[in-house]
Amino acid sequence: MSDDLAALAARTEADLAAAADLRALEAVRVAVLGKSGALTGLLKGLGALPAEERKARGAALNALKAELEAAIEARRAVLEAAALEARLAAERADMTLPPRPFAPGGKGGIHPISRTMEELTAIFGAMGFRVVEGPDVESDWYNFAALNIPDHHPARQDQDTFYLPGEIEGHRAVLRTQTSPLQIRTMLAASPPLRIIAPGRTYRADHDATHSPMFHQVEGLVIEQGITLGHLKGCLTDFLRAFFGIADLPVRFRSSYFPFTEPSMEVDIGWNRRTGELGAGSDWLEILGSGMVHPRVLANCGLDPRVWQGFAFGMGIERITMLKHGMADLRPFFEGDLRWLSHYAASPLAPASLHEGV
Ligand code: 2NL
Repeated sequence: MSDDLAALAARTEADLAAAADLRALEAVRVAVLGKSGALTGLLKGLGALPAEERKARGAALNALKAELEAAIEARRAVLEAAALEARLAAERADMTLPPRPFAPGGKGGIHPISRTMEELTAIFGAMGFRVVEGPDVESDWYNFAALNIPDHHPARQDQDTFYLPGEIEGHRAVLRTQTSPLQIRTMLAASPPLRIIAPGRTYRADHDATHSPMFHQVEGLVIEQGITLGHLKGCLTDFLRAFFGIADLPVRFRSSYFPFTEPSMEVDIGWNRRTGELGAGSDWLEILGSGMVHPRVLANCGLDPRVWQGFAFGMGIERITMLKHGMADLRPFFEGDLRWLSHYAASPLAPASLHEGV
């Protein structure tokens, strides 16, 4: 290699070593290989050389060009790796830091209805129940007929049910008045044994100080062979004691009537009517409805009542939430008043755990 090329090679190698970042590297590349770069200039000068010199000089220039290009790319790889390392170091996030605590009135929390649903899911989940969900707009076959609620039943009347225009699968469309249609759908789609809870929005044409046209319900259903009223009583007693966090909460089962269960039981818990304290005093408070699934409901869902038995229950989520937290009024659930929410909302970080000792 002639002296001028050796000098250019040495100078470029030194410049590359000194280039501290990708921008400096690009400047070195342009100075050598760019349109007016040193090596580009030499290549352009080839044409002016006598033919006998041109060949050797051209080969030497091209060899040097390839060598310098390789050196530039090698330096680029080193600098890119360093740039990535620097960025990773600058954007480092410590995953072991504790979360920021929930500030009441500040950053938002879990609505008490959602919180109760989480607690229901945790308690029944620990007993082997899974959650089912489904449409708010239902056919009146799923909402009424499958549940053994006859055509003339008062629950069907227009003043209680929001009927919608149109039909679903050849039946009148309604806003579901309870979450039982989810359980009918599950019995039709899955084979027993089944343990499900169906929480969700429900709708009734009823609006006053203690009723909202949209409210929330949870229903539960167990279908297995050999299920008895004893299983119903044990399951609901355990649930109520876990939900209210009172290990010796008095629970009473009282005979009642629903079209979809036989026998039917209303369930009361012990409380003090005067103070509102649960688990104390000598008064009884109705808290939920339940019963053994009616044989006609099982048959409507394709199950042979001589083989399969089950129990079911239903309760209002607003109601059990109000009782648990001593809330006096139903309406604030749906008003979005930040003062009420910041008082009653739960921390998103607190687990919806079962109460200790229950
Ligand atoms: C109440 C009472 C109840 C049911 C709901 C049910 C569902 C199917 C079959 C049989 Cl698929 N029963 N659900 C049973 C008894 C009571 O709800 O007071 N709800 C607020």
